[in-house]
This record gives sequence, C-alpha cells and structure tokens, in this order.
Amino acid sequence: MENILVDVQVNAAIITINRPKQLNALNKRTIEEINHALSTLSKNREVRGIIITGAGDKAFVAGADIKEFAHFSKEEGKELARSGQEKLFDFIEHYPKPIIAAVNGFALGGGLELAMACHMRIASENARMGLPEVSLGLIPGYGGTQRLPQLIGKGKAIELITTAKMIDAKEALQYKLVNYVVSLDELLPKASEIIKSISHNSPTAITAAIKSINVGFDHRENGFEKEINEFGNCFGSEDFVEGTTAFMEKRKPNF
Ligand code: DAK
Repeated sequence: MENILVDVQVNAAIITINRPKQLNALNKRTIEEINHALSTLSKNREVRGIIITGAGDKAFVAGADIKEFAHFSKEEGKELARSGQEKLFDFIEHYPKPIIAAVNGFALGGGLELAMACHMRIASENARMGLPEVSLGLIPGYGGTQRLPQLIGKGKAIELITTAKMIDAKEALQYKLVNYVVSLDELLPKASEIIKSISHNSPTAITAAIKSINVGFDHRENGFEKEINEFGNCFGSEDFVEGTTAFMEKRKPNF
C-alpha cells in the first residue's frame, strides 16, 4: 500500500489515508487501495467495525485529486465517477460492518462525500466541511448531491452546494451532518468506543440493519419490505438463537 495505512486493533481497524502533503486528496490509486483493504477486512471476523481517517492534523481528505482530473474529457469524467462510486462510495455505504469517518480537518468535495458514504461521522473541533465543486465548474460527482440532502435536508443541502461554502464542526453538528464533535485527541478514542459498543451485538443482525436502513433511502426498492425480509432472515441465524437464549438464561450473549 502506497497511500493508506491499515492498523488492525481489538474490534476495530483504522484505515488512514496517508498523503498529508496533498492534504490526503483522493486519487485513483488511493480509491483502489481503500477498496482492497476493505475487501480484506470484511473477511476478518475479529474486526467488528472500521474507522477511516486522514493522516496529520490538518485534513481528513481535501477532495478528489484536482491535479489528476483537471484535464479529463466528458467521457473520462463519467468513467471516473462510475468506477469511484462502485469501488469506494457505494461499496462503503453497503459494507457489512459499520464504518465511521473520523473527520480530523478539511473534508471537502470528494472528502466530504467519502465521509457521507460512511455509516457515521465524528468530527474534531478543527474540522471544516463543504462541497466546493461548483467553484471548479463541477457538481459533486461521488454521490454528494444525493447523500447531503438525505443527511441534512434538501434546503440546507442546496444552500451548501450552491454557495460552495465551508462549515465548521459546530455547524455540522447542528445540521446533523456529524454525530459528535470532540477534540482532535479524542477523535479516534471516541470512534473506537462506538465500535466497542457495537462489538457486543450480533454481526449478522448489524449487517441486516445496515441493508434495511440503506434500502429506505434507495427509491428503487421499498424499505419497509426490505426490513420485513431482513427481520425474518434474522430468525434463521445462529446469532438470533444465541441472543435470545442468553437473554432467557440471564447472561451476556457471545456473538
Ligand atoms: N487535490 C490535489 N491537491 C490538493 C487538493 C486537492 N483536492 N487540496 C489540496 N491539495 C494540495 C495543494 O495543491 C498543495 O500542494 P502543493 O502546492 O504544496 O504541491 C497542498 O495540498 C497543500 O494545500 P494548500 O497549500 O492549498 O493548503 P492551505 O492550507 O493553504 O489550504 C485548503 C487548504 C483545503 C483550503 C486548500 O488546499 C483547498 O482549497 N484545497 C482544494 C479544496 C477543493 O476544492 N477540493 C476539491 C473539491 S472538488 C469526479 C468526482 C468527484 C470529484 C471530482 C471529479 N469525477 C468522477 C470526475 C470531486 C471533486 C472535488 O472533490
């Protein structure tokens, strides 16, 4: 791996995007590497959740790598958008284990889109977020026009996208774009603490819950139907037997 670091700890794995001189801008290679790391980690049963963060204390990810796509044609732009969405953004959204973005500085453009594709976001007090694409003659191309309104509502999303303005961590919390704001020192511990509490619960049920929640935002499928199906499937799982048996035996379940 050239552009990321992967650190597998108890319960959680931390993926650090490691191009600090470029403020961790996302290029094609970084997208491929994150995809590869996530694919490997999905098979590791000890890993119950993933944290994605940026190297250094200045940026999570300052956007897609402008230097890489500046000369792209229309066709190349579409191809980059499609392959990036499949390999990273949709891949993360539909990942079977919870992924937390630990936003430790600038999360702009593709960087904020990456954070929004994650299941949860925690920001450090110095974080600054925005979708400045229209200032470059672009629109958000990695799902930002869809996920920002889902998270903060249509009116505020249109304001942020059309003004290209950056917001600070406090505003992001107020809009519910992030779940928590903590000091930079507390960022990774807070994310690990959430994954620790997730680790007490059934991995099968967590995957089913992620799938059901996602379908509720996918207008091609009926979320309530999906929830009924996934709920029914839980009854056939070993985790369900263990969870209910443990409850009746007044002990903690061992998933
Ligand atoms: N790409 C490439 N390099 C970047 C970068 C980026 N997004 N952001 C920063 N850098 C590089 C700078 O060029 C500089 O490199 P050197 O000149 O030292 O070689 C280094 O990181 C440090 O940056 P600054 O010197 O600018 O640092 P400052 O503290 O002065 O400013 C800043 C920090 C974050 C305010 C500033 O760097 C900045 O405005 N950065 C750009 C923010 C931005 O506009 N991000 C891009 C948003 S647009 C697509 C799909 C999606 C997208 C595009 C295409 N397709 C599917 C085709 C998404 C687009 C975006 O993300």
